Amino acid sequence: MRTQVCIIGGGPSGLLLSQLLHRAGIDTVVLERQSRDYVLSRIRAGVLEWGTVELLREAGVGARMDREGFVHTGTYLAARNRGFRIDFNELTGKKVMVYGQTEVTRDLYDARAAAEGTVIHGAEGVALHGLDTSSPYVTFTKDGTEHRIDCDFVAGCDGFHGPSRKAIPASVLREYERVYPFGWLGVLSETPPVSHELIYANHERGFALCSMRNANLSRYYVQCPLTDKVESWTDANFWDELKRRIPEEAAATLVTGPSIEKSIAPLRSFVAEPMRWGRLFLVGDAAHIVPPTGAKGLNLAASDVYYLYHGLVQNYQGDNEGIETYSQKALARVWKSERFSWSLTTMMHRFPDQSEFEQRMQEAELDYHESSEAAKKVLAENYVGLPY
Ligand code: FAS
Ligand code: PHB
Repeated sequence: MRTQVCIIGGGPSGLLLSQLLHRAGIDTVVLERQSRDYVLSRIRAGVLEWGTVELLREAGVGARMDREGFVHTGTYLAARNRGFRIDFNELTGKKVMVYGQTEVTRDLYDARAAAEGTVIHGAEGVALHGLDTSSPYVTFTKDGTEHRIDCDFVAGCDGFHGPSRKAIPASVLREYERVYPFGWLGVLSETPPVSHELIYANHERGFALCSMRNANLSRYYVQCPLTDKVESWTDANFWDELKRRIPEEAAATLVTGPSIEKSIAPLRSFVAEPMRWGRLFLVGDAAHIVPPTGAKGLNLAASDVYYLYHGLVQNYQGDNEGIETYSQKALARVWKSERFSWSLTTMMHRFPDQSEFEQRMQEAELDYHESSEAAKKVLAENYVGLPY
């Protein structure tokens, strides 16, 4: 088999890149290890930067998002039983779209199928070859049969645990990491959201977040120790803990119900450099991870796709400037989003070994954000998304 761009990974990065390249007349094959249903069963991001919204529309997959998504012009931060609002629109003239990653991925799968795109599920043992030559290729097995795909370029959209990043020689690859000493216990419930906008709460018992997917589907999180097991958290315990951490006014109106999904996600900051080696380009979680506090993970994947899509189109028109500068451009934005995600995580969470002084610094940071338009503006411009 031959294609122009072989894409490893059928998550949001891989599917969005495939769809955009298809619309530019560039042929791709997507290799995904899991089934479509498995990929869609993962509950992940909920907030889209406006740059991501516009890119999805450019890919021709914005219609359902525009119909069913919620446009948010602000968010709430809360501490010591008091909340204050960050008005994105007033401070930056921008907004965000609340529309779950699951739905984004579903829309992308549907678009690829409608265009008769080649998305191969059940691709096992994907291996990358000849990346430092002008004729790279990828091998994999499906249903016990070995396959080979010859291509011009390989896009590693295979997430944190995929093979692409590992294909870059150890002598070339540099990795930077911060693992946080806590995780997020997330619950999805078929209940009306407690607030019309998100609530990020700092509490002495730990962080909590109130989010949503639609008018009757809510997403809630509480910070939990890394040693916790999801099965040790009953729904009742979860709701009680969430009520303790969010402002009383919100807790009083919180509608609880059975969890339809419950999981614990670890938190880490991670960046791999460079994001290109020879004919391989790393995209999304394959190259970087952020703690979900700043809602940047999926959105960083989108900006990587933006840079690579334009670089590849430019390349096939005879100008390789875009692919030559891909890694440098993508990493410049990645590191700024890593900074924001780290700083918001530091401000909003309780660290097990936090000193009294660090506790006071956290309280001062929150007070500063509540009382300073400048501080609110900095948070707002990062949250809605820095320019591409
Ligand atoms: P993905 O990991 O989504 O997709 C990679 C794909 O590659 C997967 O489908 C995988 O099956 C496939 N793959 C892996 N190895 C392969 C192989 N060897 N062969 C073929 N295919 C292979 N971000 C937010 O903004 N907000 C959140 O609240 C949030 N919550 C998260 C919770 C969890 C538990 C996790 C893990 C991530 C969360 N994220 C969140 C980040 C998340 O949304 C990612 O940023 C986003 O999925 C990135 O998309 P991809 O780069 O496509 O990677
Ligand atoms: C979510 O809705 O899952 C969500 C929203 C905002 C975040 C993290 C997760 O910062």
